[in-house]
Amino acid sequence: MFERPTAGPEGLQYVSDFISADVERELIARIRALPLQPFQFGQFEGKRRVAWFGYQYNYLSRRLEQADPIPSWLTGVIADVEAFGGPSTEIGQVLCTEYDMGVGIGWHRDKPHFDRVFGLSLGSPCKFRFRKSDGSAWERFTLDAEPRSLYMLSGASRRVWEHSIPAVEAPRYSITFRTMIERASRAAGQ
Ligand SMILES: O=C(O)CCC(=O)C(=O)O
Repeated sequence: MFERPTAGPEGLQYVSDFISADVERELIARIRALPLQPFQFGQFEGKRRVAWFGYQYNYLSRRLEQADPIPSWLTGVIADVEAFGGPSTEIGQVLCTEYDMGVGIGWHRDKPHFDRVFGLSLGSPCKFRFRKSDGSAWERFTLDAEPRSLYMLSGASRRVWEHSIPAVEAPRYSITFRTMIERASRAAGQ
């Protein structure tokens, strides 16, 4: 079940069929029933629609704010993600995202308030692209993220490489689970 990409960013892990087709169907129905809102980047609006739980990053104040509590229908999958992440993995933030056909996400690294990032793909596949500059050229890697798979970004894949998803060909949903940097530092005694 456990697969490490043959080449690609250090710290990237990928596992296919992390959840069953039944659980996938249930999670998609739960996400579709949420009051999803267009992603807000300060004054700009993204085309993907999201719901934040635990914490929400405010692009205007550049601060992390408290969001609605993580709903109980996510408890089982969070327990599985935490088990996958290993000892002391504690998910503090969850983002549910809906990408309609033709919608993607631009190049970025996740905010520094978060530590590791786990992403569950639902509904349709996507090309999960990575890039890293060596000063004169981009080093690139593409992960084919299949529905029901989970990726984990840690190490260089999280902190050094940027990632993006080009416009998807069919509706895709994702749930990203993030550990919090403060909690990770506390656990390490810093
Ligand atoms: O949909 C995904 O798997 C990626 C989401 C992402 O990169 C983000 O929300 O920052």
